[in-house]
Amino acid sequence: VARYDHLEVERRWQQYWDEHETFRAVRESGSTRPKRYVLDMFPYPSGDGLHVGHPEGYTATDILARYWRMKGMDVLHPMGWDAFGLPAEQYAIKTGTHPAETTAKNIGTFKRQLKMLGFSFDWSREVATTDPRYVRWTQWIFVQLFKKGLAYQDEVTVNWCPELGTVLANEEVIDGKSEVGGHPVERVPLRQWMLRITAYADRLASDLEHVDWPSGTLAMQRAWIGRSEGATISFTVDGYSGGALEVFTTRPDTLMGVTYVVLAPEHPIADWLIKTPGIASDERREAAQKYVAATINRSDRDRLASAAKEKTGVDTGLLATHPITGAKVPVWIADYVLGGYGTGAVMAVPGHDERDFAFAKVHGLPVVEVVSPDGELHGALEAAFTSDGTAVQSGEFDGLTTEACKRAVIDKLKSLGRGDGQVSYKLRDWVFSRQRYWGEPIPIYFPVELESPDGDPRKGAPHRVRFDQPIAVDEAELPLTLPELSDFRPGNDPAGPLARAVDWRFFQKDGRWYARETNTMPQWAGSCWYYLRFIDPLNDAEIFSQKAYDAWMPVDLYIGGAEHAVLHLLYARFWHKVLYDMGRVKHPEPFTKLVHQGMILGEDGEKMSKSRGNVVNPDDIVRAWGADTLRLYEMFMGPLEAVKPWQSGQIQGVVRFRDRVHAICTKPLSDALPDETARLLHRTVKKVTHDLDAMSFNTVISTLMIFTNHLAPQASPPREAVEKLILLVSPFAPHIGEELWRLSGHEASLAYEPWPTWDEALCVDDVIEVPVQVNGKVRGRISLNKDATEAQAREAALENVASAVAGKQIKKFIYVPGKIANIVVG
Ligand code: ANZ
Repeated sequence: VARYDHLEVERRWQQYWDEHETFRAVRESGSTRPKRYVLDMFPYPSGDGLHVGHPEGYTATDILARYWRMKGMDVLHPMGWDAFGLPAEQYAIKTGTHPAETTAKNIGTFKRQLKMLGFSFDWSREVATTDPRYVRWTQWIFVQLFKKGLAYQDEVTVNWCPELGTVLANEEVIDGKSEVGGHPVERVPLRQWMLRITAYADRLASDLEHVDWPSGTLAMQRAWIGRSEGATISFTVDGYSGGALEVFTTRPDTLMGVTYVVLAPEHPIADWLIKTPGIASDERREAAQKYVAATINRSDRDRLASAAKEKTGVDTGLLATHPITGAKVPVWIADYVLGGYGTGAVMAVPGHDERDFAFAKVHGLPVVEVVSPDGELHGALEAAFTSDGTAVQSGEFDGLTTEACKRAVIDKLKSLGRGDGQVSYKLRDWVFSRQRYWGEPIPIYFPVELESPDGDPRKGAPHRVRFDQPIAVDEAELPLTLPELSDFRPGNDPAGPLARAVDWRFFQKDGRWYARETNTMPQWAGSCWYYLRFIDPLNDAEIFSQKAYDAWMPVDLYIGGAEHAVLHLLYARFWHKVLYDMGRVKHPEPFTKLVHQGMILGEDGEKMSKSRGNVVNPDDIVRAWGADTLRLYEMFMGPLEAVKPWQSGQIQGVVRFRDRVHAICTKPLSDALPDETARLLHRTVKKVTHDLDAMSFNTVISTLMIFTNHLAPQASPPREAVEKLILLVSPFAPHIGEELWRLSGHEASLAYEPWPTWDEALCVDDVIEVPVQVNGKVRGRISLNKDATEAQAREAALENVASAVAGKQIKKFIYVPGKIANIVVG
């Protein structure tokens, strides 16, 4: 038998698919065929090329795309490049190579590798987020956000990384260092473009009910949005005329147990106290100032982490008045209260909040019990009681349950004009500016005021940019492309490298000078909406047509890494909802079903990384064993969503399976289909189909292995069994599938061959399991042919429970066929 030459066969079929555009997605208008939009998280084309984690998810979607085509569905299965980003820019800084050049080269490598793996993408729909034809519509969406007041500028304390020359999102900063590169990060105020994602907080949380996503991801999204129901309550601060001191609480029912209030270090009243002599003693004022200076620059993450241990704070000496009792309580400043959440101030109830309890113990503040589990008083509390209960020591509210008390307190506060019910979110608006080169320019410009009317700002004439008067670039003028630069360094100008491209930045219109925004968009921008461009990638008249939308959306299945569980998915959902409100999209959610592939670890069970030297390169595997083998192996490793180590030793098993399939299908075939083979064939088709529907890929392969073991010894296996085997294997191993299909006498590709069906009657099990009872107690189980005689059942049953009946007299044996075997002994 000729050795199976995977290199030659795989190359030939890849060429065939390319030439015949086998996988071009078409959908006739008004088609009643079911459709499937199968989406992968598109890769960032890094300089390292593909790693074995990419083919895992991509093989899973490819198997389903191929399976669904064979089931007669219209399938959209696209691929593209998330190509803006920091690494290309940093490489440019190091080597002077333009990021566009690096990006094009890396895309070339990735594309070669993906083609080498035989994925059935519709390459005619390929998009790159860096392509001006794509950037145009990313910028168009930004202009829509700007026009709706959802993009605005703000001075915000940001994480400024001088080394990277950019502002980083909170989640890109770990322990005061940049996640990429580990450079120091400072907190400084900077003018930034912000996206008002908080306007969508409620819908982003509640619409999660309508999607089929992993429960862990839903929980992470909900936690990130952080919806809390509670109340804002107004205290007054003696001597402060700047307004009430508002606190946000989720437990208004504990209002009668407040023993102090706490300001975050960045609270305006703290600032007022420090800056206004004579309010507090100099000593207190100095202590407050020192404390604020020491804590204000720490990130929320650091503060929360240390607040758990340290419980630091200062007593301001100020007194606040309780809105219901009129009692005076001390005002503290402490960094366990965050400036950016709720109102930046809390009413402290040490009896019923753990952080307040711990703080009160350290600083000697009183603890009062106002919620009781049983309605009784318990003297000095040893810990905060945080569960629901009955109000005690709460005056007019005594005896109310927690729920009722929350409502009663809010009603009372409302009637006094001192508070109201309130929903709070942890979600913050999205800092959307980056001070870097390799991103989409933000399509905004500002009027420039010159000191002398004929000065030229490009030549450094003194001028002022009116950042308070932003103007959107006319939609007809999009895309606004990046200027050519040769020096990509950020410098220490937070305005970013584009500020140095003065000929690009300044321009004249109707005799007036204007300055372009020099910030660019974050890498998240392009991936917020790429799934919408895939449905109509070449449209230059609009972002996508409604016809294309109706044909393909929403995405039926989205597969990608769990590392995108929060941000990418949240940002994309946000933009989708904005487009929804504009009437551009018709579904409130873009991704119906979401699955995360589990990470593939190195042979050593550790995360693959260059520094550990445990990285497996897909190129090597494909060269040695073929793309079909890599695909089969990655699907055979275990359930798709499980984390699993690479095991080179197991590749041989998969190679043997592939070679066995090849050997079976290249033998002389017979036209007869013996009964036994027919039964196994139908059962195999049924199980493979069910397992594919359940995305249980590893069990499909085991099922096919059992089937090939049955066929392998046959000198001339039945044609029907062989042809169906080829079709069943083909989504996993498409090259050998096509090759064997041709060798077994068919002409065209099998990509649209109907998926095999099964006859239910042939799938009924002929072996049944029956419990064996001895004197009414189940003592064992036996397997019987479903047509077994009573004598056969008796023999099997007695052997099965031999020890239970040993030395006893068999008085009676009853067999209820298919149900039970009953032995009565004396
Ligand atoms: C009084 C109280 C009594 C509270 C009680 C809890 C239990 P979530 O669920 O996270 O929304 N809080 C409010 N603003 C804060 C801030 N800026 N920094 C730190 N803590 C803050 O929690 C809301 C609760 O966290 C609020 O309810 C408040 O403490 C605190 F028995 O108010 B509570």
